[in-house]
Amino acid sequence: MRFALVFNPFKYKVHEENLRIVQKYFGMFPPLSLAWVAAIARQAGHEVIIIDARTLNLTKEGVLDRLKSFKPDIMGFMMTTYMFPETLEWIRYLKKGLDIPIVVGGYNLRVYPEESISHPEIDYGVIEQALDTIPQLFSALEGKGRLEDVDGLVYKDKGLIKINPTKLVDFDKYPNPARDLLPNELYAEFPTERKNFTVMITSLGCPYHCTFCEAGRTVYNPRRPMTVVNEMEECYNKYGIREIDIFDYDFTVDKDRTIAICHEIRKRNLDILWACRSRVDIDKEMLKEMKEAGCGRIYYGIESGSQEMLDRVKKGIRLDQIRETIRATKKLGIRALGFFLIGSPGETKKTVKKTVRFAKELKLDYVQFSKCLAKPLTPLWKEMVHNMGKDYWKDWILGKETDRPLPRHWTKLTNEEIDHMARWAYVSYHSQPYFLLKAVLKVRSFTEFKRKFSAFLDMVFSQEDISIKDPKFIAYHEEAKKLDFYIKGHT
Ligand code: B12
Repeated sequence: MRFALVFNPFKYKVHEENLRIVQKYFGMFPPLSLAWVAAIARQAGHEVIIIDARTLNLTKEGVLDRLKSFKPDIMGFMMTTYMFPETLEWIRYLKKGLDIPIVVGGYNLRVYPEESISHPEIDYGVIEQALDTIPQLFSALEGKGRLEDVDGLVYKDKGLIKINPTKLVDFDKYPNPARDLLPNELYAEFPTERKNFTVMITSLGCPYHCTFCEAGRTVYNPRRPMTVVNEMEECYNKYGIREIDIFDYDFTVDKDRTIAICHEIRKRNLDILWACRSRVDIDKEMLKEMKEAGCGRIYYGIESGSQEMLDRVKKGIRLDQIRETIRATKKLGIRALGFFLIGSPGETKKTVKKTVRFAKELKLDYVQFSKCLAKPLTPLWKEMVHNMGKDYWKDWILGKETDRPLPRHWTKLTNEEIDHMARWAYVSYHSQPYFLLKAVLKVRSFTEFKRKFSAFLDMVFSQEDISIKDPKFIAYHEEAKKLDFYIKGHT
């Protein structure tokens, strides 16, 4: 089969957790899920392309032209709940131009498999992982099997939607993501220090159960240390990658695995700067090992400066632990970033101020203040469904709902106040003389200075007080000139 995977661009949403300016400067990331799917399909003997229309800034027409020259038998798209409508719009357009089957996958399929493929343009959905499902589906489409025997498939049969049971897969058995199909030199994120840059996932799931997070209590499924470092080495040798952001929900969950990865990176002498996400109840010995293996940044889930708020979202950490870990991280020379939540259960203006004061006290290198959102499958979502008397996200997938701010029954703060406080938190944090001075002193290049300074100005002057739609929204292209070369001169 000839399989074309398309990553479509997406707009800013009023209901999303980040402010518009944060989303704008977030970065340009490889469509990793599609790269996994591509590698799986290729391993089963199929020919695959990925068109990263978002990063290459391609129009629907431009993508259709590329697809026509590849002549695919089937097309695939990754679907998140939040960006579902515009992915569907792209599917509609491209299906009209090519008239071939469409298969979708991604997190949203786990939540709303039936609703996702209820749209007439979509033929098949992969509910969980593609590892077994895609090879089995393609065999069935080639007449070598039956759709009802394909694990974890959602499909249509004589007007009825049918769902086949899923099986747990071993993440270690995956081939490495097909980064050879991606424009690796174009990716970057806000704090990037080296090029080429990529993201990695070394484990699935998270054993903790914070009430605001979609990953809570999902099966922890790690890749073995050797597999992880083999992928890193491939990135280094094949794609010239020198910086990696590990996007695992919690990279440091398993101390032995983390330390084994660090030892292996050092053994192979891989000069890679890497970042990861972690809880603050991290082992200090392990921190040292991480630093020695090239860890340059750790993104900690701190959430709040109020112990009561931390307890209410079942975070299971203490303020003194946070202080101690941030101190230890900075002492080792690792940059520390804090993720904070604004508008979580019981939040008041007073607790937001406490959180911002706490963030300042920690002297973090980066901060992210997100608005607490009722994400599908979370306890907060269950509360929202109960209070609204309907499931907003289900209706959103069915095309019956609009992009609008969602109620937060768990706090007395209004949505307007939460927007306002989130913006204030950014401006207040980044206006500290200490922070400004440090930011200027630590800047390594003019590009980095420009990126950080314009993000600051945008947050002060362009970020609206109350989130509004932005039809002209485009994410920041730091490498605009290179991009131009890529589109015109690269095949
Ligand atoms: C890397 C990443 C990104 C990257 C790249 C996008 C991507 N997914 O490749 C960037 C930064 C661009 C990104 C953007 C966004 N992301 Co994101 N992202 C991730 C992350 C951290 C890792 C993805 C990954 O590689 N996982 C490992 C692989 C093995 O698992 P997988 O992704 O589920 O893919 C498997 C199956 O789902 C399936 N599959 C997936 N896609 C497809 C497509 C086809 C055709 C088929 C057949 C199968 C298939 O097969 C894959 C292999 O088995 C996940 C969290 C996570 N840990 O998974 C969030 C996650 C997918 N993202 C999420 C969100 C919310 C977003 C954004 C909306 C954030 C924002 N506001 O901008 C955007 C939307 C992007 C879009 N177009 O819709 C949510 C989705 C939640 C939901 N309810 O839908 C997740 C689950 C994080 C979370 N818990 O909140 N993301």
